[in-house]
Amino acid sequence: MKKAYSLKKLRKSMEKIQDPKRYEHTLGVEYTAAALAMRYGRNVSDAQVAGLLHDCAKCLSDQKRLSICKKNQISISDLEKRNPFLLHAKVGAYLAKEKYGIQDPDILNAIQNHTTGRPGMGFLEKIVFVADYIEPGRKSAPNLTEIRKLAFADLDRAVLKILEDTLKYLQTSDGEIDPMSEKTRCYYREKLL
Ligand code: DGI
Ligand code: FE
Ligand code: FE
Repeated sequence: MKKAYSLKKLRKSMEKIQDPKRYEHTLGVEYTAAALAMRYGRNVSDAQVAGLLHDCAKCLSDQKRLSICKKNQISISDLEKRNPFLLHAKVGAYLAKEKYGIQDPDILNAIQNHTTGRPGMGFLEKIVFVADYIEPGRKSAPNLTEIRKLAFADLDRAVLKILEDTLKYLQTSDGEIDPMSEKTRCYYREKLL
């Protein structure tokens, strides 16, 4: 079956709706996800599409994200109401399907869960989650050198390390922790015991 999208077109669309810094990040996630897919012997173009679209709702206003959720019966938790930037993942999956013609549920899940992760993530979900954190444009996260290396050696351990560092950071910066981030960390901790 012919796919309804092309990488070139999706790149152009992202360039149009994202500010230059975000677009640079988007390209970084695209090719880092591709590199991880190569490393683990998986479909490279699916990884590119998921990487390209993962932040397609990042440059909308909070108000717009909330209104897209309300209009389309996408549920919003109280925590998301207080931290509407978190909704860019869910809204991104919605737009990927409705606006950019993506039907593959693995790609849509990878976009939907890229910020908090979820217990039992599939391969594409994990590589977008990890690529988002390690792409070359990211400079400030702690342990980046180690996590970048780990990503190409043991994907699950990289997921866990990213969650641990993110939750640590949220605790020191008074960020509200989404129960899904916590559940994901627990799941990967137990899995890797
Ligand atoms: O959209 P990006 O900036 O590329 O990356 P992202 O979607 O992973 O978002 C990163 C931000 O999300 C980072 O500042 C940490 C934050 N984050 C991740 N999990 C949680 C969270 N923020 C809150 N408040 N709660 C969480 O559980
Ligand atoms: Fe994001
Ligand atoms: Fe991102």
